[in-house]
Amino acid sequence: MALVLYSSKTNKNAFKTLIVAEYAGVKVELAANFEMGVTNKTPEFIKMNPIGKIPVLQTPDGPVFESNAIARYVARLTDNALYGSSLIDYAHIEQWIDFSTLEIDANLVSWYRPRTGRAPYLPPAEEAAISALKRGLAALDSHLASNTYLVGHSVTLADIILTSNLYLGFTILLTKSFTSEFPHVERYFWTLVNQPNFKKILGEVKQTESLPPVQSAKKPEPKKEAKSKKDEPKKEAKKEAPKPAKAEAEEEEEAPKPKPKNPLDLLPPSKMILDEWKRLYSNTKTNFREVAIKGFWDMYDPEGYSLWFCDYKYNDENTVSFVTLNKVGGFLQRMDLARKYAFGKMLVIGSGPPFKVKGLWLFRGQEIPQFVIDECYDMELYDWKKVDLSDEAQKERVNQMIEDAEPFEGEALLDAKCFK
Ligand SMILES: N[C@@H](CCC(=O)N[C@@H](CS)C(=O)NCC(=O)O)C(=O)O
Repeated sequence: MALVLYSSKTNKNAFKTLIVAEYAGVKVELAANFEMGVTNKTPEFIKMNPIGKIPVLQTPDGPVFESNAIARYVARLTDNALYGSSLIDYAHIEQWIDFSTLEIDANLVSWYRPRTGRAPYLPPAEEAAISALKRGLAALDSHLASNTYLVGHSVTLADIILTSNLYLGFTILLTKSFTSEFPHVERYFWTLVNQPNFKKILGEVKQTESLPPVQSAKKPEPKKEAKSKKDEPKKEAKKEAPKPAKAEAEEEEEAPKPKPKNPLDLLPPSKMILDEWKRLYSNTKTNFREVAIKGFWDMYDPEGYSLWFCDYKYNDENTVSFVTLNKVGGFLQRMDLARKYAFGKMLVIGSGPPFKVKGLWLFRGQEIPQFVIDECYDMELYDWKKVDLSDEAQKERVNQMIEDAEPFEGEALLDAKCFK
């Protein structure tokens, strides 16, 4: 009896088993006509997994659920290197499987589900998930700085499970600007997904260019009936609609509606290329005034872009330096959704508490983009004032903020953070 995996083709938890099967030379078939939200609600499925979640593997000795357990089972069906070659390898493989499940996947999923409308969205909970994820990734990065694989010198089960988990991250949440903080994790991920046995299952992997905007939690849908003869023709018709590529990586039943175009993409083209400015800013190491600041004003297009000063409303609460820095760091992280349309500098000012937080932002268009106001709750914690370009003093303030001039307005800088 062949092994049958009940799952949609594109579920990252099913990838674990499908990749293991390639390495182990085991034949695993996906259940024919599996339909998420329908098949896994049937009494037959609930008998295999009482919680009704996928994946489930049907074996000659009965079903197995929980994707790590399934992957372990398939890995042990043949003699192969997926569990290393010693007891200590085995222990380390199990160690990294738990690490990847609890420190990486759990935090990715806590970030992903509320963002995509699968759970209520709470900004402090998102911040906590991101910070726990970064802690996990930093630990991983330091291990991978001197190790090509998690354990030993070839792919093990731990690599397959970790890479399948990171796949959800890289394709949906982790932009290049996020992952560049973890260069060894990046090298590891791209090396693994390009191994032939991975590629066969994952295809060409593309890193997401932006964080999905927050969607409000879905209202529960009227219950879908388990497949009955009566509604089969309707389902056939539905199957023809191709799903958006990103939805294919997602964990649950429904593909999100195609994103409407951002209104900022519909503005008349601007002569200012934001990325060129960001490159000039990043690459200028000396003569900042003469090169970067001059270059900025040469490029600046006052019709296509606007400049804004922001001033934190509650500076008297900024009594602890690292808490203030984290607050600003969190703000910049949440602005990720505006990376294509914005550049920003945030200054944390003062040599002692309470610290002042002031910033400068360049936005596409003449207003602060509505989607930023709607989706980044920090916006309302600041007073915003459009820069008046006819006022030389304001232009000079812009220059000073871009170049982190110190002293700034007579005070030392605790830090200057750039959003680019
Ligand atoms: N820990 C489980 C997670 C299973 C899981 O969350 N499955 C999701 C899809 S990735 C599911 O079936 N969701 C449907 C539901 O919650 O009813 C595993 O690794 O297999």
